[in-house]
Amino acid sequence: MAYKRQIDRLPIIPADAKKHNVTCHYCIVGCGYHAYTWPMNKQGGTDPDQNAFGVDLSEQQYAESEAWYAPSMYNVVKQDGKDVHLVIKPDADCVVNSGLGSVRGARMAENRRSDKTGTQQQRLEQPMVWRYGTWQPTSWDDALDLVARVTARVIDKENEDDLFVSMFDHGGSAGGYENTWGTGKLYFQSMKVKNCRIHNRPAYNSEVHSTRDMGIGELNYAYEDYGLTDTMFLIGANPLETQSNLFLNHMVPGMRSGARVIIVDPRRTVTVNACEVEAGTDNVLQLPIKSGTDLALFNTLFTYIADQGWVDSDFISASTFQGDVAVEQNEAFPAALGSFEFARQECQMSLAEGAQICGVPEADIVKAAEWIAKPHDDGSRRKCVTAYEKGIIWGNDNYRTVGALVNIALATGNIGREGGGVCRLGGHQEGYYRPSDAHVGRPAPYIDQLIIAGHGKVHHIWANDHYKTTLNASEFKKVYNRRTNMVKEAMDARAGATREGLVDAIVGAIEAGGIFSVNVDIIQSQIGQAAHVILPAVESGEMNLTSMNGERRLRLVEKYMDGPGSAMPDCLIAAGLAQHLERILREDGRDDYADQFQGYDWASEEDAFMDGFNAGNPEVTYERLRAMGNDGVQEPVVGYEDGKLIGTKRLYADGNFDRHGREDKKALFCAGAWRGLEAAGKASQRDSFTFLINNGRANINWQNWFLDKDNDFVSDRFPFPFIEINPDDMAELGLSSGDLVEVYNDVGATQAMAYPTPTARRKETFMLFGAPSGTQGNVINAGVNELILPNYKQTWANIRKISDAPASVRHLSFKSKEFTSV
Ligand SMILES: Nc1nc2c(c(=O)[nH]1)N[C@H]1C(S)=C(S)[C@@H](COP(=O)(O)OP(=O)(O)OC[C@H]3O[C@@H](n4cnc5c(=O)[nH]c(N)nc54)[C@H](O)[C@@H]3O)O[C@H]1N2
Ligand SMILES: Nc1nc2c(c(=O)[nH]1)N[C@H]1C(S)=C(S)[C@@H](COP(=O)(O)OP(=O)(O)OC[C@H]3O[C@@H](n4cnc5c(=O)[nH]c(N)nc54)[C@H](O)[C@@H]3O)O[C@H]1N2
Ligand code: SF4
Ligand SMILES: [Mo]
Repeated sequence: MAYKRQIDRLPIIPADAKKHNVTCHYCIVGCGYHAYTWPMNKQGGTDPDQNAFGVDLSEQQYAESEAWYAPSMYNVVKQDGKDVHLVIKPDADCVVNSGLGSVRGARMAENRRSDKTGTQQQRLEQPMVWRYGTWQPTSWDDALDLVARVTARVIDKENEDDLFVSMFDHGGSAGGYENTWGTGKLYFQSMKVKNCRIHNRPAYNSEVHSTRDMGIGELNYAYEDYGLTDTMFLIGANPLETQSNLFLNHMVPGMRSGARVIIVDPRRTVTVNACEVEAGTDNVLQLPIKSGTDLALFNTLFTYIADQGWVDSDFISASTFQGDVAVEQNEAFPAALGSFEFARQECQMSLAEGAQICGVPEADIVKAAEWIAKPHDDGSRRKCVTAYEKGIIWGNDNYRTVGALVNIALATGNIGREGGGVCRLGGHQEGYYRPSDAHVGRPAPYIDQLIIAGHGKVHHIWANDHYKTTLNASEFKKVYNRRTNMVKEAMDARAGATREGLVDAIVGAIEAGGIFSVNVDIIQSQIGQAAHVILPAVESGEMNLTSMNGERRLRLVEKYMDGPGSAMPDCLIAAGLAQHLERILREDGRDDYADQFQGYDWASEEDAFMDGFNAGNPEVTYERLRAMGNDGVQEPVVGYEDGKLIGTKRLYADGNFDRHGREDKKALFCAGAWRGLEAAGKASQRDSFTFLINNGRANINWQNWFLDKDNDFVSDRFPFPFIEINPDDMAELGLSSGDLVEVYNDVGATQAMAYPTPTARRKETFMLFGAPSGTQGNVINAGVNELILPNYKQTWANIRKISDAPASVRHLSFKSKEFTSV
């Protein structure tokens, strides 16, 4: 039988419960919630003055009542050292979600560590050091001293290239302005670390270089634009599952007031299905292109729209570059940038050619062009919101593809205007505030390949698990296990040694080819198995944390509970590390260098916020953000009046484009022609293996399952990652529902559970990414674009049966995930 929460009754929230502002820390949407806490020995009552809702709970509540919460929204946690009841429920007054939760956010409470209810016991409580052949708990001073001593041995003033760093660059779930600043100050100000990478890609770079180079920051609209538009153009995105309440609370109302939807995705997603239900099939157009052919589609649309004269000539002449080439193509620019006419010439593609490459009918491309750009009968311009995410960001030829899409929005004047925008839908929330990263260079170093080639002596990892989420993961794990084991063996051989003796042993192993690994996480992760020192962090809610959502809405999550054990905010861990480095460098007589590690005397995360974000944005303080509540303020903040922070609804409303830093503030077009599957090894993999292993996300799972794996509700639903396969392919492979399969190719192998999917095209599968029980990244090759953007989505492999459905799978439903209206 499927998992069921065995809860008989829940306490009523008393009228005097403490109420905290909370922004869900999972996805980019950043829905508003409130956390209520109150002492264990108290309960509210049914009388209106006895409960937090102020209503008579002895009466039957109406269907849409706010006066309830689900078992998943409840837990018992510690606050100031005492047990308290905790309820985290959606905020009906927040403009982002209007009271909606999601299958992820509405489980925030049950995913808290609790000693009373037993949830998330996997959370790390204290630092651990590899000692006596395993990890032993220890004190912060002991752990940080070891990290600082080993690190100090491999770095020197002006020479920090042997320190490799993997670090989050986002907000919400890990990160936030406090923590990106803490880590950023350490690695980019005290040091100038060049060999670093971000949590989701193997280099320190942008996901969307081209739109920025064209002058257009990627989060430029307001969510309300979905309600003001004629057409939503969604590319490589599955927002019902991945930005759920943006879809439900903004896109759906847009459809209900008449907007049409175009979706470019090789696979029929549940988003396509839901749009059809909401808008009617006549108003939804899916272009199921061949994997990786988006650039050809966009260039065809651009050509056709320009040929029809459906462009916004006034906007083009007033706000875009006039001339020919503004930026030449070279090593740092995978396409030339310049004027509309120049790009039009370079991107030229006929309907016939586009249709042939993308595998969709010409008539559908024409229809899409009409829905995007054909003026209304009265001659007025059509409004179109363009939104894209990982289907093209992690897709073929990232630079040119994103650039070609932005071309269409630029040509039709759909940026900085109501009902327009050309935006990333986003992943995590954003929370980036760091000193300049210019020293990293462009193209940035390909960190994974450097590690595989034996480079890097010390590796600091902040909130990511490459074992589950990087590309070429089989090779990465093989080499990383070997190199970290060399250090573990050296440490074991010197058990009982003095600190100096131990550090000598570690450095000896490093010089012989080993790597010393420090992992800052909230749980024991998979890459954490290879670590020598593990440092426990707290999450959002266990600290005060600021971040902004997909329409740049900045909020403060107020701390509502204690972190586990001695776990600390990442910014304070970074500060501790800086202080230990300063001390050790001074002991070594390296005073000059030690001086660079000053300025970390922060007592709280708020101090880190003031040192970083506030220094650049003096209007913004915790107190003012607290007063702005769950609606917060849209960045950039431009003032403070009458007790309110003043924000910016849309970027570029004045027609000036500045993301590229050009003084003329003119946007550039991208002149990137179609050039096939661009990343190394992709075309030959496609030609050598039978199945496309498209991959990505599912509604219920958050990222690499770091909390999900210890959550009964989720692990019961998907004990293994699913792989959606057409039933006819399953029959050929001798598979039944839930059977375990091996997915294998020239770079590695992994496993998944077969999910029959009649809408899947033959030989085109979709596998859930990032799972601990079957990592899709094992079969992705090392191919990246010129600027080291990974190409996760274009992967091909063969499939064979491993076994019949294992015991943990047999009770599962393999019904269609589509909704059918009744
Ligand atoms: N439920 C849930 N939500 C999440 C997350 C999560 O883990 N779980 N993670 C968050 C994060 S960090 C991110 S980055 C976002 C990602 O959000 P999305 O980008 O929406 O998610 P994905 O599933 O990675 O990919 C989206 C779609 O790209 C399609 N695709 C694959 N290949 C191609 C192609 O060649 N062309 C086109 N046009 N499309 C293609 C896939 O079929 C898939 O439906 O989600 C965020 N939201
Ligand atoms: N095949 C394939 N691979 C992909 C993708 C894909 O679509 N397909 N998508 C890519 C994308 S968009 C992303 S975002 C990445 C995700 O890749 P990762 O960033 O590796 O995955 P997450 O699950 O976000 O990792 C979060 C880690 O941080 C820890 N953590 C959580 N909160 C905190 C905190 O507050 N502090 C600290 N120190 N640690 C914390 C968690 O326990 C977990 O180990 O995967 C990428 N890889
Ligand atoms: S849609 Fe995103 S932000 Fe909103 S509740 Fe769900 S996971 Fe959280
Ligand atoms: Mo992401």
